[in-house]
Amino acid sequence: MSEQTSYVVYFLPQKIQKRRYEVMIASAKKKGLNLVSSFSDRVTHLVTDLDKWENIEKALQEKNTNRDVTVLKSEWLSRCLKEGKFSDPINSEVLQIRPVALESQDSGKKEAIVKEYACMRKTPLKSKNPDIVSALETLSENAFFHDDEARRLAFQKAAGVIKSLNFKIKNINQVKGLHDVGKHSLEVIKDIIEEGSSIEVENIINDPWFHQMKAFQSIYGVGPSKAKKWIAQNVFTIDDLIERTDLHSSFDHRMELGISFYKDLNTQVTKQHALAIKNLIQQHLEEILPGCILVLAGGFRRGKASGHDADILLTHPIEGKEIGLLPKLLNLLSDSGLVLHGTMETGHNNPQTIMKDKGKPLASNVDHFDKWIGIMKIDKNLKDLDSSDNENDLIQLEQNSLTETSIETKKGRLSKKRSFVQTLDNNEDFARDTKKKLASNSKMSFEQLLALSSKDKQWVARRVDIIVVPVSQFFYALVGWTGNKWFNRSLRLYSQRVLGLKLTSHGLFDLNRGTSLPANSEHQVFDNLKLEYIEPTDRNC
Ligand code: 8DG
Ligand code: CA
Ligand code: CA
Repeated sequence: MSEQTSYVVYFLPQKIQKRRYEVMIASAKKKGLNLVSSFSDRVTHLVTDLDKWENIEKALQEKNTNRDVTVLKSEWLSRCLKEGKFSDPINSEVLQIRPVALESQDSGKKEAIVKEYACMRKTPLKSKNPDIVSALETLSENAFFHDDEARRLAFQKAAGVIKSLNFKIKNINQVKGLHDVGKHSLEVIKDIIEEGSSIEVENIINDPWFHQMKAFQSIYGVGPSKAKKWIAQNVFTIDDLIERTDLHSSFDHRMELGISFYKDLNTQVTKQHALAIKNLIQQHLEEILPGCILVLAGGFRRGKASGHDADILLTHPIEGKEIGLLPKLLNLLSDSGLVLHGTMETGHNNPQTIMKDKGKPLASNVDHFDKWIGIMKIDKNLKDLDSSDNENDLIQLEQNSLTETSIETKKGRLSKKRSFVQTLDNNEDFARDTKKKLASNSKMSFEQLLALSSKDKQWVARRVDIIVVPVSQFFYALVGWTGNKWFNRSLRLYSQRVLGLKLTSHGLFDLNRGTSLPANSEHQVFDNLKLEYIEPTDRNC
């Protein structure tokens, strides 16, 4: 023994047969393990047969346990004793670890250990290993362009694990055996550590096809299959798309907008500008329904300084007040000349639709809120009047208390929850009229759009998502629309596989029993999920 000179181990006697416990302690001591007879701050590793933190804390008779300890199952000790040496634990022997990754304090050779689900790990915006992350994400993106969803996911998951490491990888052994880091990813990591780059990744980066795909993909309204078709038709640049009039008949209106306003829409939105857009919307709302609460979600809430759009969640502290609000808001924004284009969805947030989610793919992000996905015309000089961020509004909302838990779907009976009251007839009429009005604004031809975008204008086109959320569903929606996408995916898979519950942006549901768990804070969402709370800035998987 022992590589584990830095380990100070305390073995909890609870739940283990007394005789077995005594034998294990005696042989571990004989083999030189630094075993202590009581728990203290010195302890680095707890060994136990208990399987829950609360039981462990009870057994230790401490509330404020030093949570920096790594908790290992007694299987680790058994294995080491059998092998005659103390080696680092393998993933299945680890019960809980904090910080997320364990870096060797001595040789730099030992493995890190990460938790199985990304939603259990802290993943900050800035990685300690940016080159490796970027390489794995390039491989993932390339797989996506080639319609290879399995490879896309595999590389994305590996990138997510590396992003969560709290140390710079110096030796490939530190990441060998890590959950979700497969053979292929390991080879790439090894090349980068040892050679400074990976030939496979370099080849992709130097491939013009990859760049064209990236450029076309970044056009609003364009997906990989359309991008591929264009490349096959010898179209290589955005200018080619404008000049090749033979292709124009195959463009839909969204593509026409995306191409015309390519420059505006592909200039990153700064956080300050996004907050200013949020405030502009808030001012308009005051005229319709005072007291609404708006929160800038998406990447900005995760700490990004800029992003491709502004994701704005909108609610009212009184449940039900939000019904029919979106068409009124859009009508007013349109009258103020702030709307260039958009798609409005309304009237689907009801128990019937939510129950249909049962059959949807596990990681599906689709929700049924009233929402507008669109492009606004924002004054170039728009400044945020007060630079208020979200947090005060969130505290105000957290004080709202929520009690109801049943989703009622029987015909003829409406849920007590006002959010599920069907949209009133006059709201439906108004929504229809507004949709018509907005659609008629969208009738501009491609030529007209190109002319509009190229003239000297005082505004910029900005992608904005406005999502209207009943307050009882707000904190689930906030988690969903804060993201990121991979964090959400992991939360949903975890919740289905481990808890047997369906997590969506509307709530956490037991769809068989027709019940849901309310939450009036993000902390409560995590509590309901039996997960340790992860700050929004640590959800950048
Ligand atoms: P960026 O805009 O800064 O580039 O990144 P982002 O803010 O992380 O990405 P996003 O594409 O704007 O998505 C924000 C979050 O919203 C993301 O975690 C996924 C989540 N989301 C939902 N529902 C939907 C939906 O219907 N469409 C999209 N695109 N995103 C959704 O919860
Ligand atoms: Ca966003
Ligand atoms: Ca968005």
